[in-house]
Parts: sequence; structure tokens; C-alpha cells
Amino acid sequence: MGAFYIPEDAEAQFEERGYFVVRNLISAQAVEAVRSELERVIAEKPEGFRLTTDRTDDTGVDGDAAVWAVGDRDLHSRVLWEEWLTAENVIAMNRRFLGENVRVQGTRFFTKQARIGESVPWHQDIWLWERDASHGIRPHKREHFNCWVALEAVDLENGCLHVMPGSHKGDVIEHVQYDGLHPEIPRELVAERTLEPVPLGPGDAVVWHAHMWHMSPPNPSDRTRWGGVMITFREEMAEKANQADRGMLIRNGMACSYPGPIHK
Ligand SMILES: O=C(O)CCC(=O)C(=O)O
Repeated sequence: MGAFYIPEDAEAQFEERGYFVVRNLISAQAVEAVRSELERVIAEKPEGFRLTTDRTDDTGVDGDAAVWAVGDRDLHSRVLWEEWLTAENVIAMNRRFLGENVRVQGTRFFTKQARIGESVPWHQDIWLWERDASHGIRPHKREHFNCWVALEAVDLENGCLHVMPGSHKGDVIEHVQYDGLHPEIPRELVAERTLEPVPLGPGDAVVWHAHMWHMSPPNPSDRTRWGGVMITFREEMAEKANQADRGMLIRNGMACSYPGPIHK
């Protein structure tokens, strides 16, 4: 694996384009540890994790093979805390962008399966989060830091993320439920806009603005496409955003030790 690298102008890219790419955010060893932990969670289904199997079509696949997302919003995994959320470069990056006191909103993995992995439709995370949240927190949500990390090579063949550069500067669009996995940006608005695939190597990451339009296409290849997002935010917005219960990741510039599950 190569060196950890954040573009010098990452802040400007985030502002202008709504995203930037980081190389080697987590090590090959951490990628392996996280993958093994996800395999364990899918096989053992311990309490507290959210495994998603909902689909729009019938593939005949069921059981563990049907799981395409694993959520650990309430920090039930010590392995994910130590190997993923508090990996050295993850902490360094969060300090650079968010400061010395940072909380984690949650983490979710997208274990897109080979051949049957469905597309995730165009959306803005802010809209999905806000649709069932209490009123009045939208402005603060702008400050969330969404970092999606590849757990293997992700590319055009196996359904890597696609983004629409600059789309975060527009409005939050009312999403519509068609036949996709969840509500999406009206399809007529997406047509004819410039989209960009974001291929990544294992351990690389893409960080995007919560208002940015993004999607991932199906995975018709024989390879899986695993990756996961960690969502963090500054401590001072926790109260305003009704998220003061979220786990403290960095306190006074230091990575926190594993706090245990938030809601047991
Ligand atoms: O991993 C994917 O395919 C989709 C991820 C995504 O859209 C998200 O985290 O908001």
C-alpha cells in the first residue's frame, strides 16, 4: 500500500466540487480486520447491528448472501472502533477538518454483492437523514463529514460510487420514491448532468458534503464491492442537532478509547 495522502487543496475541492479523495486512509491490515468483523457480524447477527436485505427484485438469494448493508450506528463493535473509526489517519483527518473535539454520528457498510448488487439511486444524504428527523436541525447538518472508505478495489465494473461535482451548492431537493431501494432525486433532474465515477483502491476514501448528489450503479461483475461510510461532526453542534448522545471520537485532540455500545 502507498502513503497516506490528502490533497493540499482538499478544503477548496470540498467547497467547490463537494468532495475530495484521500489515498490510503486505512491500512491493508485494518481493511482485513474490518472485513473479518463484518463477516462475523453477518454470520452471527449479534444484537445491535442493523443488517439490510431489502431489495426491489427477487434474486432467489436469501440468508447471509442477501445482506447488502451492515449498520453499527450505536457502536456495538470494539473492532470497528479500534481498526476503523480511530485508525491513526482517520483521527488525523478528522482533526484537520473538524478540530479537537469530534463525535461520530454512526457508521454503515455497503457490502454490495457480486452479480446481484443493486444500484443505490441518486440522493442527497441530508434529505434521507432529515425526512424523519425533528424540525429545525437542517443548517447544522451541513457540517457533517461523510467519509466512505473502500474495503477492496472499487471501480466501474463492480459499482463504485458516482458523484455530481458542484451539486452540493444547489437546494436540498424533495426526493421521490420510484422503484429503487429508497427515495431519490427526481430522475428528470439527473438526466444530462455531468457525473463522475470515483474508483478507489482498498483503504482509499472519498469525503463528500451532505448535500452532494451521489449514487452507485449495480454490480454485474463476479467481484464483491465492499466499503463503508463513517459520519462525524464537531462536538459543538451535537446539542443543536439533537445528537449529544453520539460517541465521542476525539477529545482535546486525542482519540478516545472504545466507549461501549451507546444504547444497550
Ligand atoms: O455504498 C454505496 O453504494 C452507497 C453509499 C451511499 O450512497 C451513502 O453512504 O450515502
